[in-house]
Amino acid sequence: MKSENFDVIIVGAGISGLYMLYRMRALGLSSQVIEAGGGVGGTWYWNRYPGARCDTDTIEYSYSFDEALQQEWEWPERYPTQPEILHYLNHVADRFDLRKDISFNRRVESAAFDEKSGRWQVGTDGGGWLSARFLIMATGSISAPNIPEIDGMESFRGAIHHTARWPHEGLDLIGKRVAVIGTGSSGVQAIPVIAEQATQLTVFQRSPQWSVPAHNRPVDPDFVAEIKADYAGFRARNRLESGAQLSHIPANDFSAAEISEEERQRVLEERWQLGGFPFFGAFNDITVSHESNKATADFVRDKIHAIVDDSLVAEMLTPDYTIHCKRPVLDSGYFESYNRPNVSLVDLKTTPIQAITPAGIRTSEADYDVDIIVLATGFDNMTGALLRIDIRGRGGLLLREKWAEGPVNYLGLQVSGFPNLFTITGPGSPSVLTNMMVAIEQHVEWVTDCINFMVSNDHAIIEAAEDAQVEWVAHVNEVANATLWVSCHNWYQGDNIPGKPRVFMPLPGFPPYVEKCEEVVANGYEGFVLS
Ligand code: NA7
Repeated sequence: MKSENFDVIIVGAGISGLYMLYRMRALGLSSQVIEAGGGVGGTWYWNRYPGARCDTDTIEYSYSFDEALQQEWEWPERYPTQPEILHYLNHVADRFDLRKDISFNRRVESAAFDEKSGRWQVGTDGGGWLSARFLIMATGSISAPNIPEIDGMESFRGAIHHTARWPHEGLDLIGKRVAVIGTGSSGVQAIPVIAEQATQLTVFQRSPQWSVPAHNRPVDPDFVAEIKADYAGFRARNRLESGAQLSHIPANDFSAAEISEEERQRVLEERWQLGGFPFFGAFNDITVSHESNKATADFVRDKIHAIVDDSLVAEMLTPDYTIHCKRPVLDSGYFESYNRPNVSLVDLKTTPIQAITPAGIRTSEADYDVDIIVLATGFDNMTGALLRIDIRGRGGLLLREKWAEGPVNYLGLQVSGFPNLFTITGPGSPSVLTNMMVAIEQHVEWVTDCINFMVSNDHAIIEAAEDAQVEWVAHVNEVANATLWVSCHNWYQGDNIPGKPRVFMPLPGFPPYVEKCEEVVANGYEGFVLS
């Protein structure tokens, strides 16, 4: 069988894979990206459901590594739509001539470290082997779709589509009876758009959402000009001063405990009008203080009840858990959708789904006949994309076995026993708690420096030391346990996937993490074994 040998193999041509390739090429290393999809874009290639949009401002959700690129690119709206981001990423691929080193429609199925040669052997669905010294998993944190196992699914006469596997040619929903299962970001974005097209939309909700209005709008040219006059400064401030949060507008510098009830309402209303992630920065301690959290949650509860006409439906739509504990959701007319006569809500906590029938969905209480079922059921986040590949390190050890009790690694970058393998925004790094663009650039640049160091110093192998890894995992748990993120069921802890070990996966706190990464390098790659 044909074998292809490279210095570096990168798995995935999303935002991380593209930038990683650009950087590896600049080092003069032979590199190959293997991508399962038919084009670049990763998340933005696959998630084509109606209403799909990023929830971070465009001015921040873009690469910062090339000044001409960031100066020239124009975004029309505050939040970019999926087609716009895909267009941008295609532009990046063309601009830097990246496609010639990307192999599309090819899925990596296995990767094994050969201890004799010190190289990774990578197997793909098309057959044949690739080999490389360095293997970089740019497989995404939120990329392995969660397709729930529901009895009778195969018997359904209509069509079932997961939001992250939406037909590329689109889907005609006009005149259709549609069911949406799931009310995370994808469901909440899709529901208002589907509601306008479908004859009848029935939403099957397992957990209600503390959703806040996105307040999307055309970008203000004066604001953009001001940012572009010092884009580097803007990026630097976002990266460290505001902690790579999902908005450049910093949180207020006070807690709810420090101000009167009247002042709290004023501040919350002001932030509600700003829309988007800045809302969650009304107080500086929403993720650690029960008081600030409750004040914020009570405010949103009142808003939901003010928006939704039917008080029983409003009650069903109101969460009973800490706000910002599940990954925050932004919407454009989500709660308003339930005032439409063609939209109804089914609460799965009280009436769970029992089966999918040929005609639709059966709950413990009723049968709902539909033409299309939309699974907005999310992803096996953070570990799913990695563990779906048969990855074997030293001694044939399977990553799946190593992580049987939850992901263990060092800095979210390397796993002991898996030499020369790097994970971009892996569990144990800030990743999904930050603006992903910022987290990705920081990881790609760290890995680039590391590989450059190895090549320049004739080191063959870099591998996380077991004791550094144990300490790191304990550190991530300690930081997470001090927050309210562990106070509800959320996918940060794998709660959405039956049987997944309950471990908090991302690391809160971007600036201290970056400091730690820099310190590790300054101390000669402390915590790694080089040989
Ligand atoms: P999410 O945020 O994981 O949302 C998935 C939704 O689907 C959520 O409401 C889940 O309820 C629900 N779900 C999952 N499995 C089931 C089953 N078996 N039955 C019923 N309902 C289910 O994924 P999204 O795609 O919306 O968003 C992904 C990311 O995109 C998001 O975090 C942002 O970063 C952008 P649950 O809350 O688990 O009870």
